[in-house]
Amino acid sequence: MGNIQIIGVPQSNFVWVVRMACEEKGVPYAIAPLRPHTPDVEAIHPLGKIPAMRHGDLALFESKAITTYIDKSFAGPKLIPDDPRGAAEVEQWVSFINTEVDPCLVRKYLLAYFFPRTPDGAPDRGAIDGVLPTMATQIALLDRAVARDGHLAAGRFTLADIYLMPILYYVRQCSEGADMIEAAKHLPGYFARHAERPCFKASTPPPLPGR
Ligand SMILES: N[C@@H](CCC(=O)N[C@@H](CS)C(=O)NCC(=O)O)C(=O)O
Repeated sequence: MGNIQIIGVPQSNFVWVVRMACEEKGVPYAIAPLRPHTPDVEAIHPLGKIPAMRHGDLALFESKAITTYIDKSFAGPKLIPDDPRGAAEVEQWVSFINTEVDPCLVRKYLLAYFFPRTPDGAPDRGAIDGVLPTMATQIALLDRAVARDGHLAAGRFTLADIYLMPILYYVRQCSEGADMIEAAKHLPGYFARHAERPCFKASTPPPLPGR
């Protein structure tokens, strides 16, 4: 059937999630570093977003669908546990990150730094300041979530941690985010420990321009 092809620029946090999942399981893949809304992406994702994936005659979009397919199709450590309770915990945090954390920390905060829509291209101060209270709430709740055993779910490294790590990596590059994470009790240690994992190191993308 050939190798998995992951479609999307590696700087995308969601492309990174899919690559980390492959690395953690030892699944070989090739990456086609395409931007959103390019023809090969539009051919798979109805809104032209990344990541997309091809494996043989299967084409998929949505990082959760892609990582679940990879987890179920290949040997290696289970990213979503088989037991219903562990699986539900992982699903809960993946869903929460996708619907609450990514929209706040990535779409509002990070994009205001990395891709501002200001006339001179400077960081969008209004957008940044506006999102800081929600960010503080989210970082505090994530800090509580990893306090128990250093993982988000199921008592071990899972897909939930894979979704969170790229977001923390980027948030740490911006001043308010770095300060908030550094001031938290458990998140700095959580990030440092999982950043040492081979799957994280092997998939860390090149820096965004200007960072
Ligand atoms: N829910 C999607 C989100 C994908 C997504 O938002 N990707 C971003 C890059 S990180 C994108 O393609 N953005 C372009 C756009 O929104 O038009 C997933 O998990 O794959």
